[in-house]
Amino acid sequence: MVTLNPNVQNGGDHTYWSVRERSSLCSRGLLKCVVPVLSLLLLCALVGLCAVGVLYFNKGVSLEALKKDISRVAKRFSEQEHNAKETERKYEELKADHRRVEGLLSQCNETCQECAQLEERWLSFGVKSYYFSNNILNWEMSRDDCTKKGGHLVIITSNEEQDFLSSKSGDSRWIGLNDLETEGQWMWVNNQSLAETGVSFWLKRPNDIDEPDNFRLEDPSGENCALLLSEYAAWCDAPCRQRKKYICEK
Ligand SMILES: [Ca+2]
Ligand SMILES: [Ca+2]
Repeated sequence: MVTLNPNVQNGGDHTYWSVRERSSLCSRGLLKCVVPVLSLLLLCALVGLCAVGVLYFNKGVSLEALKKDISRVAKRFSEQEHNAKETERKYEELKADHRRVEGLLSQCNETCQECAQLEERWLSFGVKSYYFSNNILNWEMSRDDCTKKGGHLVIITSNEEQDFLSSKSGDSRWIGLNDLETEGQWMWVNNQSLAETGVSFWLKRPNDIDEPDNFRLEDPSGENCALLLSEYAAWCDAPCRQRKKYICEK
C-alpha cells in the first residue's frame, strides 16, 4: 500500500504521479481485459440462446410434422379399414352368389340328368321301343306328345307286349286306343280297329260290370279313351280329359 504525502515536493511529486499513472494504467488494462471477455461471454450467451431457439423451433416443426404424419396415417388406416369392410361385404355377396349359382347348377344337372333319364326311358322290347312318361297329360295331349317324340301312343298287338308293358308301367297309363268317333267301336291311333289286331285285354269283373263300361258319372260324354291298369295288367275305358301318365311307342 503506497501512502502519498501531498506536501512532499520535487522528488515527492514525482513519486506521487508515478503511482497515480500506474494505477490508472492498471485500471485501463484491466478494463481492456474484462470488456472483451464479457463481450465474448455475452456473444456466447447469445449464440447459445439462438441455438436453443433454433432447436426449440425445429422441435416444434418436427412435432407439427409428426402430428401431420400421424393424422395422415390415421386417415389412411381409416380408409384401409373402410376398404377392408367393403371387401369383406363384397366377399360375402360373392359367397352368396356362389351358393346361388351352385344351387342353380345343381338344379340344372338334375334337369339334365332327368332329361337323360327321359331319353333313356325308351325301353326296347322286340323290334319296338317304349317311352314311359313321368308327366301326366290328358289323352289327346299324350297322343300329341308321343307324336312330338317321333312315335305314337302305344298299340298293343300281342300277349307278350301286354305283359311287358304291364310289368314296366307301374301306374295307370294312356294307350293309343279310343272310341271317340263311334261309341263302342275301339280304334287304335293308326286307324286300325281293335278287332283287327286280334287281342284285347279289357278288365273283367266277375261280380260287376266289365270294362269298357262307358261310365258317365264323371263325364256325361262317357269314357272314350283306354287306360292300361298295371295293377290288373288289363285295360279300362276312362274320361279322355283325365290327366294320366302314358306310353309312347316307336
Ligand atoms: Ca266309350
Ligand atoms: Ca270304364
